[in-house]
Formats: sequence, C-alpha cells, structure tokens
Amino acid sequence: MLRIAVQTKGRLNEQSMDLLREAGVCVAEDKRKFLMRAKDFPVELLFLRDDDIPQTVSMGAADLGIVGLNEVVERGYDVQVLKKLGFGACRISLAIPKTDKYTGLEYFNGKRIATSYPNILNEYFAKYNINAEIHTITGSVEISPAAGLADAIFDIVSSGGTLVSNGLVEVEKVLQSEAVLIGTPNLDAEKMLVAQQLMSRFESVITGTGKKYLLLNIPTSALDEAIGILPAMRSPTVIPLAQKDWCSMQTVVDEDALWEVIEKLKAIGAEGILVLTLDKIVL
Ligand code: PRT
Ligand code: ZN
Repeated sequence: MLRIAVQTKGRLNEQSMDLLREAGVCVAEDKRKFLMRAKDFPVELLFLRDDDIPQTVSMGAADLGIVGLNEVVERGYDVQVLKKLGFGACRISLAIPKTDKYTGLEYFNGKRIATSYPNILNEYFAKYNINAEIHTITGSVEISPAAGLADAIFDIVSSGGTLVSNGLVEVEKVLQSEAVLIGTPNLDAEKMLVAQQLMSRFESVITGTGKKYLLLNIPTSALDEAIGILPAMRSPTVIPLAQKDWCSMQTVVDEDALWEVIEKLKAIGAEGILVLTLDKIVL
C-alpha cells in the first residue's frame, strides 16, 4: 500500500485533494481521519502539517508527499522531487520598506532580515558574500519592519498584495516555488510501480488543465490558414462536411489563447464554433 502525505488544511490541501481525486484516488472526505484508505487504488493518505511532510517522506513513514518546493528546499531532507504539480505557485523574495532606496544586494549588509526560511536565505547570502542578521520567526513576517523588529523581510510572495499593504517592495526573487510530488529515497519496486502509474495519471490531469476543446466549421479554401492559427498537439483533426467545400476541424487550445484564436478563425470565415471543457489528456 503506497502512503501519500498531504497537507491537512491550508493553501495546498484543496488542490492536492482535487488532483488526487481527478487521478482516481478518492477518500470519504466527510469523515476525515489522520490516515485514510483510498477507495479504488492501493493508496492511503496521511494528513500532516506541510512543515512535517519532507521529513516524514525522507524517513519513509510516507512513500510520497505533496508539498511546496519551498518547504522541501528549506528543510533539506533527503527526498526526491518527482514532479511539479502546477499549483501553489509562489516565490520567496527579499522585500524592503518602499521608502528605502535599494542599491543592490549590498543593501542587506549589516541589516536585520525577518524570515521563516533561514536556510534558503543563509545559502543565498553566503553565495553573494552578504553579511546580514537573519531573524527566524514563524507567523506574520511581513509586519516585522513596521514593528521595528527587522529592516527587511524574506518571505513568500504570490500576488504581491501583502507586501503592498505593509509598505514593502520586492527587490530580489530568490526561489520560484510550486507544489511538488516528493518521494522517499528508496521506494521498493512494487510501490514504484504504483507511484509511476499515479504520476502518469497526474500528468494527464495537469496537461488537461487550462485547455479547451474547440470544434468549428470552415470553408475548405481557408483550411490552410486555419491550421496555421490553431496550435494542435500534433495537427488538428479535419473532417469533410456533407456541404460541399466545407469541413469541420477539432483541436485542443490553451484557455489563455482561446479568445484570440476564435477572433482570428471568425475573421477567415469559421462558423459554428463550439468550445468544450476538457477533462484529461492522456499522452
Ligand atoms: O498549517 P500548515 O503548517 O500545514 O500550513 P502553513 O500555514 O504553514 O502553510 P500555508 O497553507 O499558508 O501554505 C502552504 C504552501 O502554499 C506554502 O508552503 C507555499 O508553497 C504555498 N503558497 C502559495 C503560499 C502562498 N502561495 C502565499 N501567498 N504560502 C503562503 N502564502 C502567504 C505568504 O506567507 C504571505 O503571507 O501569503 C502571503 C503573500 O501572498 P500575496 O498574494 O499577498 O503575495
Ligand atoms: Zn506550515
């Protein structure tokens, strides 16, 4: 039985559970327990605080774990990063009061920096020969400068809103992070097989995320132009229509590019455009 450590609650819980469910790993969420067996897959879920996931996986008390890369790097335990999962994106950055003039990394020499990520910061400063005082705090790092506890902070940034509302400005992006699947260093062959099956299911879910299925009719004379507009996985499917000189096209489009693609297709005569929600792409 493969055991996967997942955050109990917090920012990564919901999307971790969604990804697992989409990949066929379902647990009865109404009666949540510390350890839960999945219904149709040889997997059990162990619910933990995110801080504890890297160590638990490194010790082998869980075979896999879903956690932010920032926690993996900070804790430094021996785990394998098996897969980026495409959610929980953030960065860990240095930020200073917006009233200060930033002069480059030397700015931090002799400064007090508040952070919950002292190891990552230590390593970064060592690399650039910066001598700063690192104050490790848990909790609201962003209020430290205004409270007179620090000159600057090193913290997680996502939209940047928290920095703005605390009068801070991001000056150095040190680590780009997202949720990752980690694995224990020595997974036995039987568990590795299940882990690989799970990873390929994750891949299908992740590839389908942010994509739409597009169906449309186009005059045959405009077909080449339409193929040029449509970014397809291989090339779009083209089927002749009963109506002479018309055909139907089908393809997958990134949601971000969807409207732009539709406008271009309409401009060359496309009709009957259907946009369908896509669930998974099995490559
Ligand atoms: O209870 P537990 O210990 O399990 O959870 P936690 O409270 O330690 O962590 P949690 O749930 O807050 O975050 C889990 C993980 O989500 C982090 O380790 C990151 O990998 C990821 N993540 C993604 C974030 C953010 N985005 C994020 N914005 N974690 C925290 N934040 C906080 C940040 O600390 C800051 O206070 O949000 C604020 C900044 O957000 P913006 O959008 O204002 O820039
Ligand atoms: Zn935590």
